[in-house]
Amino acid sequence: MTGFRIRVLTAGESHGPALVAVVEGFPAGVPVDLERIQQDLRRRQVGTGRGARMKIERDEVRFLAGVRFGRTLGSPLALLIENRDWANWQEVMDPWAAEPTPAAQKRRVIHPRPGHADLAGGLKFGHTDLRNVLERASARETAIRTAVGALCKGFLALFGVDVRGHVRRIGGIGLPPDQTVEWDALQELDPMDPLPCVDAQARQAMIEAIEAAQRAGETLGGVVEAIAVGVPPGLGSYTHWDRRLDARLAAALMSIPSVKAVEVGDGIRAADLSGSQVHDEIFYSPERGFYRTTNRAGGLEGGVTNGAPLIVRIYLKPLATLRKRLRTVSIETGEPHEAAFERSDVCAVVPAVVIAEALVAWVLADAWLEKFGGDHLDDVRAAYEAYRRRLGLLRSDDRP
Ligand code: EPS
Repeated sequence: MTGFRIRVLTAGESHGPALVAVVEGFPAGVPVDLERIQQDLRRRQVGTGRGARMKIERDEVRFLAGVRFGRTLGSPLALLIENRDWANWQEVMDPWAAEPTPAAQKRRVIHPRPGHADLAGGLKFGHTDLRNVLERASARETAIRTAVGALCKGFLALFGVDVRGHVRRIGGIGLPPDQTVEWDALQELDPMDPLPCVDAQARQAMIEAIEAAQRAGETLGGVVEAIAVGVPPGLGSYTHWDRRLDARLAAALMSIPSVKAVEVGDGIRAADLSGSQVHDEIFYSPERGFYRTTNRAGGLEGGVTNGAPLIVRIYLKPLATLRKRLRTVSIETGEPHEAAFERSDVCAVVPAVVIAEALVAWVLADAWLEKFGGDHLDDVRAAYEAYRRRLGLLRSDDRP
């Protein structure tokens, strides 16, 4: 992911030795809260609907570069998460054998799954074993980006910015689309909850839906919401298309495997309403400055944060690996065949909560550094304080 200030590259196959990330552009002097990062990695593993793989993995990040005495150096950070399952896949994933090992032959994938990258990826790269596609297309990659996002969360927390997510719907069950969820309600959720939802009844119904899908050999998608508070007005910019923060959020969130749509604020419902039902009217008082009594825009106007909580939703399709096989064809013969199946999750909506938080945090940290710059944390703090003073002046002297 190329931000304006924080570039992130990742590598790693799902059943290879490890996942790695290089994070470039972080300022020096930022304390790294390792335990906070490990906790987010654990959160990504616990969701209802996860498969057997998560019992094998104990995702823990190691920093190989860029940190000294608990603080960033300003040089690139290198992060690594080992795949414990690698031990069971060494022969299948052997990097150096002269030809595919018998184990690799056995695990060849030639029946592409509808909805997966299998076929398109195989055609694109000329792979005759679609394992070469699925190993990298796998959502396993999100583990390392969760670690990067947690690092960004730690940075944002220094400025009072916090990001939390929750599950709104799974398989068509859950909160009604027009139900607003307040930040305080999110605070009460247990971060390790296997299905973090603010409504106990909806939560139970969603758990049962996942269990029923599992029994039926089916998979389920759903809707996740992430909210960021403490975000000042002025992150992102209307001045150029690629600086718009809504575009940057959408691109980042859309990169989560299974996500097929991203919504900012009430975006989807707003398309059916008239202007006066949608826009958040502006008020002013000397005590509060500019304020709104609604936040249908989700904290973004013109691609710029407006000081209200940032609200985004992601819509995930059901996973493409089903025990109830879909129709496909062999890439070798073109003959009809059942789609490939191997161990997988039934529902990946819960892990998407912490992944969405991570990507929102990365986008916000990137926009933060774009605006408040600085090579050292102290420079960033100074720029932020200066900006706050300016906004304070705006409120008292230039009020409408
Ligand atoms: C995935 C399939 C499953 C998931 C995996 C994503 O892995 P496996 O094929 O090893 O059982 O568990 O997700 C993770 C490993 C993870 O860490 O999220 C896929 O095909 O995308």
